[in-house]
Amino acid sequence: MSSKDTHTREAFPTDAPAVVTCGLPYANGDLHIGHLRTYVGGDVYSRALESLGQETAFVCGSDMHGTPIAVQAIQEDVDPEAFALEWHEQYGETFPKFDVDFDNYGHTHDETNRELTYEIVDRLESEGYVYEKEIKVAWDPVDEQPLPDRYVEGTCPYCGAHARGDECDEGCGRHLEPGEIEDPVSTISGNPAEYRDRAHKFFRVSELSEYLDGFLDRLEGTSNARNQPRQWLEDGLQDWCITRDLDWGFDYPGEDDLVLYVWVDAPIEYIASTKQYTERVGADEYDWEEAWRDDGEIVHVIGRDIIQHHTIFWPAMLHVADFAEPRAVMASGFMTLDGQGFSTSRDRAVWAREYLDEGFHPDLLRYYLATNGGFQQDVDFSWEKFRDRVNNELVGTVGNFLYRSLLFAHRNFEGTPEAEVSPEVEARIEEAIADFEAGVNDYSVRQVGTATVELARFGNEYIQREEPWNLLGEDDEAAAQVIRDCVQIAKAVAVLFEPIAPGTSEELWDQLHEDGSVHDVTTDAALEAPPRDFGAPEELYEKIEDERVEELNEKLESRVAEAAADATGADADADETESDEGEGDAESAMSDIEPVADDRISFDEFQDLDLRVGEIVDAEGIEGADELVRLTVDIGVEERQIVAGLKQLHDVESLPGTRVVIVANLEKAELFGVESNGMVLAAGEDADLLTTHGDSSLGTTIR
Ligand code: B3M
Ligand code: ZN
Repeated sequence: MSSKDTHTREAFPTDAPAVVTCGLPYANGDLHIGHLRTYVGGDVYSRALESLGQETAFVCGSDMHGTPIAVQAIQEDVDPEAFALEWHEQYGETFPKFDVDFDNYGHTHDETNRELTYEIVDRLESEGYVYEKEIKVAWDPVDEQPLPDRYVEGTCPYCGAHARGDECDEGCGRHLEPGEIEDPVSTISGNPAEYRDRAHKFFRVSELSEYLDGFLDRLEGTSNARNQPRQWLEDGLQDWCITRDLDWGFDYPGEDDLVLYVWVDAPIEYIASTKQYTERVGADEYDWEEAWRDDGEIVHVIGRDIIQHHTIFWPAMLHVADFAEPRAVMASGFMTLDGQGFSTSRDRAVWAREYLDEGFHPDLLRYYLATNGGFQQDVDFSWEKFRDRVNNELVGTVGNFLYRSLLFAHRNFEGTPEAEVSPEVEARIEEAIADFEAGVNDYSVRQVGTATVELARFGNEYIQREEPWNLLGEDDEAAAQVIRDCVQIAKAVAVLFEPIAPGTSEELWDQLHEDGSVHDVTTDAALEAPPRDFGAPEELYEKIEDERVEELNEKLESRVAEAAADATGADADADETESDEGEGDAESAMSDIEPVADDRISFDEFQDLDLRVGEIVDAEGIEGADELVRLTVDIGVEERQIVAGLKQLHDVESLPGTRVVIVANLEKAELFGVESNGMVLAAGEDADLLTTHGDSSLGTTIR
């Protein structure tokens, strides 16, 4: 998806300072790799801007306020501030481990944000954009307590889906105003709620429709971030309630019993965090006021569930308070894990810390998250897919090219041969730089990554075509030319891959005996001559073995099963509210249904599958494996031994006699030392077995 046709501003790099922000994570729970998608995306994007020579601040912070924090603190019986600060500290440690390198990582409950928030709210007031109105507020009549936002759940008045508090996250995705949710129930006590009249403050967003219409015309980024708000604008904007009956948050000025709605002070942290960065490095180095008060290049990287806040409410506030308007919003799709939503409460996630503890290099995940799909597409993670992308692209293409060519250079030329880069290779590197730059200007982090992988692919083809090993001794000059070209390509890979893979690019930079850090150079360095001498290269990427993938899948499965066992009899309400994840999390909106694949296959490809009717004739658990069962399946022409993950989901003894559908021509595999010769088809997490409903005989082909 190109957004070229929608460019309204001068292409990057420009002379104005840029700010890249990532949606603020609610400080209320562990981060998993689904959360990391937007943070990695933002980090790649800000590094890529810097590689183009754009002055850039990359900022974020923890979201400390609102009911997502308050509700959870109540459930854990702790003070919300202490609770949120603890998570905040953990996030501050976790992001750098993935080389998500914010120039400043603040939080919404600090002084800088408080001051800026009051400045902006005062401005909304003094410009006449705030009024007071009586509204219906959900109330728990038994506990005598107001139920703002996530203290209440019920039915969305727009689409009828189950909705929590201020958002319809399982249905139409709309922001819900207080009083809108139907059939309200308290998420704390479970009591049916009633609506009571309370006076609240409203921001006249409806009066800004015309401004927002123009703003959306100018807005760059992913197309979803323009199209959705267009629709809302056409439906007519409502004013926005900016206060809540809550103890936790910033008090509304002059009102003791109201706090500001979390979505007012949260985005203001983008400004506060930039300001703190300036306070640290000095305005000569980076001037937050130039960026936010004049005309900076503001790019927001978010999950698609918070588009409305970033394209309607936020620009409306900025406009009235006389700040710069965002240049672009990049809204990512959701992430699923093995085709289903991540679930914190069900422990169905690959946790950020767990990934690192498994010993995987952060660059591998960064590459996967940044390039596995377009930014606005939903992306599925599985250990199998992860293995394939790492083995095929990072090991097979990039790593292989680098290692073979640099080893050859080291052994035969002790480094870079004396020669000029050939016109062909120079042109190919220029093309990669142009692709990279176009990726940045099209807000495509994927293209930023593929530009380099394609260059490495060319490098492999080039060395294969020129066969320098056959030239040595025959035509040394020609061999030197080829290798000189390859070393230049390797250097270009280091430079252009830095945004995606900062750690391994730096290692490559060192291998080439380059001075300084690859983080500090611009794309021009890709064509500058490498140092003359360098040592023996080391392989940058390591292959992931199949056994590893099986192990990781087993771990995940048994953890999910354990969590399910633990949850039996546990408080289901508590479980529900725990899923306040934010940031592109798939858990809510994507809860059970995997997105339909974009890529179509041909009928011929489908025909390659040999699907057969079979009958389970024998089933027994495999010792040592929590999930696995050894099945004997009769498919008419023969009996097949198939290993399937059914142990905890089915009564193994009752499986014989079940008619099933199997993939008969799947490659054989070995699971826990047992050969599996085919696959039994089953639906979903419960492994609902596919069967037939007539009396087709065993072995019948399925088309
Ligand atoms: N804290 C998390 C979310 O709803 C929320 C983002 C704030 S961004 C200013 O995704
Ligand atoms: Zn809805």
